[in-house]
Amino acid sequence: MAKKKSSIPVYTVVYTVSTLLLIGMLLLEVYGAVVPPRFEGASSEEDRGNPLAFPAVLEDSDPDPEKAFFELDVQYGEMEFFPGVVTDTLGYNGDYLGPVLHVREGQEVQIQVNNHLTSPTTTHWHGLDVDGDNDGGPHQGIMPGESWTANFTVDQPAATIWYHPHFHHLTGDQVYQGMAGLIYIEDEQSDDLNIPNTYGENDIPVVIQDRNFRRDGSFHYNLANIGLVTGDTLLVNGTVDPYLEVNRELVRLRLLNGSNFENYELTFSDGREFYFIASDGGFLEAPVEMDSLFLTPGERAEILVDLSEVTDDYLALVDGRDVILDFYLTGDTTFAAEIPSTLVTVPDIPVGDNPTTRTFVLESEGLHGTINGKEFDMDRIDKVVPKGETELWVIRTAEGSRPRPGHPFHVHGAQFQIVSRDGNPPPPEEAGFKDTVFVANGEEVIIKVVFHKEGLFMYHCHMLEHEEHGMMGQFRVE
Ligand SMILES: [Cu+2]
Repeated sequence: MAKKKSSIPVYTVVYTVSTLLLIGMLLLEVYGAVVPPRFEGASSEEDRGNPLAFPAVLEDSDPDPEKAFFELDVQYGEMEFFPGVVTDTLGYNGDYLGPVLHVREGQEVQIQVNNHLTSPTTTHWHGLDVDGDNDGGPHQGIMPGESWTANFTVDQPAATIWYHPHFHHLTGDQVYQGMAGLIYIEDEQSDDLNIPNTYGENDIPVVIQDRNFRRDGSFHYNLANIGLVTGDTLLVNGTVDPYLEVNRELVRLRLLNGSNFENYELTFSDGREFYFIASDGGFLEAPVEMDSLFLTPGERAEILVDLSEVTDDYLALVDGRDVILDFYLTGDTTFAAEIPSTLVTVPDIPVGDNPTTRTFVLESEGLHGTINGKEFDMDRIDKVVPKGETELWVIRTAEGSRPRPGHPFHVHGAQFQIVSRDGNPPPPEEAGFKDTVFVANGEEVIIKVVFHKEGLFMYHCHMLEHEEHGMMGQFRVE
């Protein structure tokens, strides 16, 4: 029987199709890399997306101005991130995230946390300079149905700090479901600054988080061998596809990278410059002009952006090709806003003649990691640190830490200062007080740190899934 000559062998078809696919993918890759993204506003108001949500401001229920009392209820919630689809969430005093707490330097503060969940939690005050018992770390568990009250006197300058759970093995999941909130510390210096401070109008909290959702609307907290899978949806303050109407004026953004595992490289869609005014622990001495800002999990940055002379109606805060937040501008174009030339005085942490130097080597293999070759053990104290003595901490990321570009190193119990990055002085935006520092693979960062409060504290990678899979240690200040 004669073979049908015209038939194309299967392998030829497969080969041709896969070659074409490969060429297509390559073209897409090259095109994507060469052609810069274009960002355009919606043509009609209905197509703008969702108005940006603002966390409520929690009332201080202590009438004494020298004192403050707050109550946080940890509770289950429900959100409609997407119309008609309900997502089960966790929040403080609400369905998702938590309220903003305002405190002042010198104030005696009490925060009572009531756990209404069926699982334990803790509430850690990230960036707050408090003693170990009030830090809200893994050792201050709040069991279901129980309450815990943190007592502290605010002993640090104005800053934007935040709170989130820290119960070991539940941290990443509870944060992912919505547990995080902001604390604004003010002081006399911040009172005197001529910068925008009208909440929700020209002083805007921007809590950035990535999330994955399942088809039924539930969060997909997807742990893989390589780590937490990057979310395909970006939320700002819990809003999907958010937009904000702003006046053409000087606007202050208080940015928090509230993602568990992702870094951001923030720019404006028109490449405009902005002014970095405050890092984790408070204001810099002077604004730093920049056009791109790297933010690692846990880090905060306050920036000023001058919209007074923008003639376009639209602007976006973006991360590469992804839009973080759309801005629609209203009002008249006015004269250029004034950027203060100086902000505050930042005291330099003094270092003695022979400071104790400690080395921390961060190493990860996908989801798992170690610090100095050890996985976290709740029963092991890794370091004992004398109170009131400045130390140099040398933080290195092992070359083998793949596939992520590096790790955010976070220290509880104090705000530190960066001495050097690979032997060079830190860039100006990193010259202030910090509690979280990004250490790139193969890099060496030296910080100087002094602890004024006693107790048991943590240091860890702030990629929460690394923290929960080994990359944490604990130290006692005494
Ligand atoms: Cu890490």
